[in-house]
Amino acid sequence: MTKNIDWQKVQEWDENYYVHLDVTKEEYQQIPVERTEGDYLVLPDGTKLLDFFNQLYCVNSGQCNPEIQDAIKEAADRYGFVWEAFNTDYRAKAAKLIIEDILGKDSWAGKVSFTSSGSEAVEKALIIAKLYKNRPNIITREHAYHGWTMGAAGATRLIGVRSGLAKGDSEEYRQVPGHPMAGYHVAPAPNCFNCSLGHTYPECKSCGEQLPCVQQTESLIRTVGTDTVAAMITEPSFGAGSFHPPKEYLPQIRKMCTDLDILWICDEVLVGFGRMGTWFGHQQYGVTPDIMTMAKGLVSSALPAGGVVISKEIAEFMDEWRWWTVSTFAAHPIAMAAVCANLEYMIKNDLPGMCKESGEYFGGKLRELEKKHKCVGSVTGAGMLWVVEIVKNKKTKERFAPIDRHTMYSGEISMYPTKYILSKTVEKGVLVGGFTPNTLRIGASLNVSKEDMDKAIDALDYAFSCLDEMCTDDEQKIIKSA
Ligand code: 6DF
Repeated sequence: MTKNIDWQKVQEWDENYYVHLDVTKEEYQQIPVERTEGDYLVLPDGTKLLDFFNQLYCVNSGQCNPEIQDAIKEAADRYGFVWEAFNTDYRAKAAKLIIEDILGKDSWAGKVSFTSSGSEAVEKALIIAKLYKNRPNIITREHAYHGWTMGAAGATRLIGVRSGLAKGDSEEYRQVPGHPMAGYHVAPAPNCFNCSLGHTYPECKSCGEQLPCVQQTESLIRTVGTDTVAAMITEPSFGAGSFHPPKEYLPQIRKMCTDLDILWICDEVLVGFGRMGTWFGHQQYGVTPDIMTMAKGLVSSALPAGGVVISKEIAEFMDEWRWWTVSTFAAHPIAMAAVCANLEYMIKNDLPGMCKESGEYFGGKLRELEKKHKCVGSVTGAGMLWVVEIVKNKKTKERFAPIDRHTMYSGEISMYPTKYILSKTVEKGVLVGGFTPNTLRIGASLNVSKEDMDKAIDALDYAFSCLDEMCTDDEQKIIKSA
């Protein structure tokens, strides 16, 4: 138990001195967490909340994993701090575990460079790609999320979560001036539930060798000028944007990048390290990237850590140059100790395999809810990363919030289905929600118990029953979301 904490004082200091996110001062409601354990947040009054956000889909090995915590304590006995110019056993071992033990059999990975976050991993990946190809342009996609720092934010096109300001009592909002910076070009998103090209999957496969969204992407790259494009960056599954591409998409993107001689950066910050039942999301499709970013599950968020993996070819290129880049805390020895302990725990317990099994169980339960509830439009996912599309009308796919993924989160948003559903599941002691208005993004730790999965399903069943009351059945024409 923690020592006596004056939570009154904590609340006062927090309200007076901390800049809060995504709510105005009037809207702010503090959620004090006294400690965490497994898949639970424990509040000062002893309330335990089952976290099916897994914070930001990032505590893969569970909160306060004893093996990781012990490793941190042991490292803290040896280190304060050394910066990247100095090697430590922890950093070398972390790199070896990634390149040899985890990625060895895929035989593409060359070397690792660590960072302190996923945004910085994306920044580093973009810079390496531009240096390697000596070209300025990057291809990204609608609804992508790649981070908040300037370069990563250029690739982030989920417009409402790109550091903008929004009013609660009006539709007023403000984007960061100069965001996104030049040099980024936006390809269509492979979002089959709501295709921005107006197609329907799988019928769209008859449009040609490539899916229409891939055709449009290739056309965009040729229009920009293939010899000016360094790389295309993709998430294997859209994390914050909340949808999974069709199985043909990534293999076609891989082939297109190879054919057009541009690099493919696969952003595995959220999906990486077992989240979908394989070590990495791209492995679900039997393809390998040129550069891969990582964070979150790399260290199970026990301490800040991220990084990039570069191919053997790019590693050989980098070895021929003096590369001056520095970030003070990159490869922090104690964070590296946590990375090593987390990866060894995941390897020893086959956490990706455990997650695949849990996903089969949990996905089956979600699909039962899809059949039962009028408000559930579709269920897709794998492992511990699921998407539930919420609709007002199952036949027409009408949305409760037509603005959908183009929201700036300004004005009245309490009736966004994801917010409403969270307000209902919390009544059952469960946190379930999403980061777009109409789409739940669900996932617990990869070692979540069956009992906790059942508890989350029961809470969702209750929330969907409440929302079903507000659904309609009329057969009006298909209404497109924004
Ligand atoms: N790349 C991807 N996700 C990411 C993230 C980053 C890079 C954010 C926190 C998220 C996820 C789900 C819902 C809402 O945060 P960071 O700088 O360590 O990593 C940036 C594919 O998903 C972060 C937000």
